[in-house]
Amino acid sequence: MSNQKSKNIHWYPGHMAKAMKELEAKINFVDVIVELLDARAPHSSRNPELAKRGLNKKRLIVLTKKDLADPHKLNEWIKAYEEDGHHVLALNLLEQKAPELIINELLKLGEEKWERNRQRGLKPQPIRALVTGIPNVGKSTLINTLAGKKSAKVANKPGLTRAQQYIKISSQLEFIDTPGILPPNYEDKQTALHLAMIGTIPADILPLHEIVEEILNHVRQETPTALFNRYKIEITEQTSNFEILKLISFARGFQGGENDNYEQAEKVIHREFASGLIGKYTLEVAYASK
Ligand SMILES: Nc1nc2c(ncn2[C@@H]2O[C@H](COP(=O)(O)OP(=O)(O)OP(=O)(O)O)[C@@H](O)[C@H]2O)c(=O)[nH]1
Ligand SMILES: [Mg+2]
Repeated sequence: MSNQKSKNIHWYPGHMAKAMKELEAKINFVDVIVELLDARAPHSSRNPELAKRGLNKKRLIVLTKKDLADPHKLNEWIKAYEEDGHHVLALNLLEQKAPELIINELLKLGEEKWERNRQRGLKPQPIRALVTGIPNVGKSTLINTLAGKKSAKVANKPGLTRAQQYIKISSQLEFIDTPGILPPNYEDKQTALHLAMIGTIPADILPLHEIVEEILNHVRQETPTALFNRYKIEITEQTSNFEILKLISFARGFQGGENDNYEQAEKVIHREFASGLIGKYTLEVAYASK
């Protein structure tokens, strides 16, 4: 499964350069870049290089995993990206209507191209789109639902440098059949931490203890009753995070005792936070960039 595969990716400078080169080649073939960001960490799941590249192309930002994100903070992000001049959608890609909403937005983006085609007396050309994003943001989910649902046939059209495969959605819209994979920005500690918290990059990139400490701090600050609701543990503002680990260990019947480092409880918190069982969170506050 794709999650598993991404565990083995390490972005050495060589990989990075290659990924960027492949991405640029793909960008050349399209009219629109569909940039997938995780709604729980829009800033950290954005590759800063892509923000700079393909600037002459239209961009549709899709904030994925809306079902796991904080709705209020997410709205602020939507506004910020719109202020930056992008088209924006926030979606749960697992919902049936998601591909349709993306298709509709892309057709709006196509109007300008078709107007140009008409002015030159050309038949309206299909608009072409490329799905991009860091690992685990939902690229395959989106491409598979688009392909499974609508595609007539995968078209093979020779391009300038090499053939590029397209998924034909309709006479108006085509997608490049493989996503542009972007490396996450591991070098920035805060970014790596946020991506690890939401389970988007392998947890072993940072000590589990650190990840869980951040999760607990965030959850306690944003939603003081969430830990009680999930684990039925009584805590106050004074309760330490270490104490919370002990309480959860006890509540779940884990080993406990002198030598317990509460790793089992940490794993539970990490897994349940990442899958939305503790609550809906967006770790970053919106700001306009470009
Ligand atoms: N809850 C929720 N889960 C989602 C959503 N979109 C995708 N997922 C899940 O997120 C996981 C990763 O999705 P993929 O489509 O494999 O992501 P990807 O971008 O192709 O990942 P790589 O192939 O590793 O680069 C899968 O388990 C999906 O089912 C969403 O909107 N909401
Ligand atoms: Mg994939």
